[in-house]
Amino acid sequence: RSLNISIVGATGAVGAELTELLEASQIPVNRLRLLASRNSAGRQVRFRDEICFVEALYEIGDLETDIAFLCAGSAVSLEWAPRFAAQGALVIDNSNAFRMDPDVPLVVPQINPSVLSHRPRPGIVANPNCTTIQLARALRPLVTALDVHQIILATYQAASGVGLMGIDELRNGTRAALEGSSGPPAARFPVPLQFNVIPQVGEIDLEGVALEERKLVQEARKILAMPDLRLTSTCVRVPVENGHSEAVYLEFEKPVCLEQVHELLAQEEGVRLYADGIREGYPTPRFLTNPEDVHVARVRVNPENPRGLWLWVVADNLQVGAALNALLIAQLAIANRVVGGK
Ligand code: 11C
Repeated sequence: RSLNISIVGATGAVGAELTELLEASQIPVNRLRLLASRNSAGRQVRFRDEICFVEALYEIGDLETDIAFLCAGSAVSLEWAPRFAAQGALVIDNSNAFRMDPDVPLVVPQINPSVLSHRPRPGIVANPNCTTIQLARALRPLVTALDVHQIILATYQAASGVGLMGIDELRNGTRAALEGSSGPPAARFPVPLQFNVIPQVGEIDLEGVALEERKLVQEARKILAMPDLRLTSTCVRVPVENGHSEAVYLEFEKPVCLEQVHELLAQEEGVRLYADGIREGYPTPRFLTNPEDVHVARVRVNPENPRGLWLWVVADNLQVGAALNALLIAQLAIANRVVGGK
């Protein structure tokens, strides 16, 4: 049957991307509600030949909907996810609020679809962090087939990770710097991002670990169902508008065979392998094509250690890392009759 769908944070970077992907999808939509802050209320968005008016979340009375996508950050999710769920919605939450709750499935449909075979008790499904999704999708075929000892990575994360305001801040700051002025002070980033790199994504805790680095290890363990996975990272913000990159080093228990690695990655659905580095080159975030895929290149065995393997992993953080994964979760929930089954 046709579904009622609500998108909270509909005018943000992820919400807008999700609305477009939903429009192009086969999901039958009876009523789409686009919800946002008061500032965005009244905006018009075309959806499948109809005009939808953005409504202010805090002013709507009835929350009844089949699926509620929450894309407005942890504070909004903590308050609104239980309310939507209490009205019978399946909440697909894009924030960090519920990901590590043992009752909430953390889903990457290409990896762990079986965790969404029934309606979760709290009525909430969590969409992982963008950095984790692309990493887990590239790692899955390798860590499933081969014994991994440890994984070490550095991320190169785009401004869009903090939303449209992050992109604006990078653009305005770059323009100001080129014109010789210092521009407005950094607001979305700890220091100005233009012509810079920043070794901090999220708050740094008392052990010196940034929130993004904590999320990567905790979420990867949960999604891959590998509670003992040894994984450590340094997460870095770079002056790229969109598209996260990761330099990933895997150390296996035994010497690794490059042909086998190529075969495993080439067979993985949704992973685009650039096996021939000379002919095919490598993906870069600015010139990424096929934004629905995870791109893996520079695959090489460490000449100093036959158990070590390097990968370069790039993906569109707004699509693969957020909106597309959320949409695939919805499609999985529909296919499994977790929603819309009556
Ligand atoms: C960033 N990865 O690039 C973050 C954004 O937990 O969903 C995603 C935050 C999250 O800034």
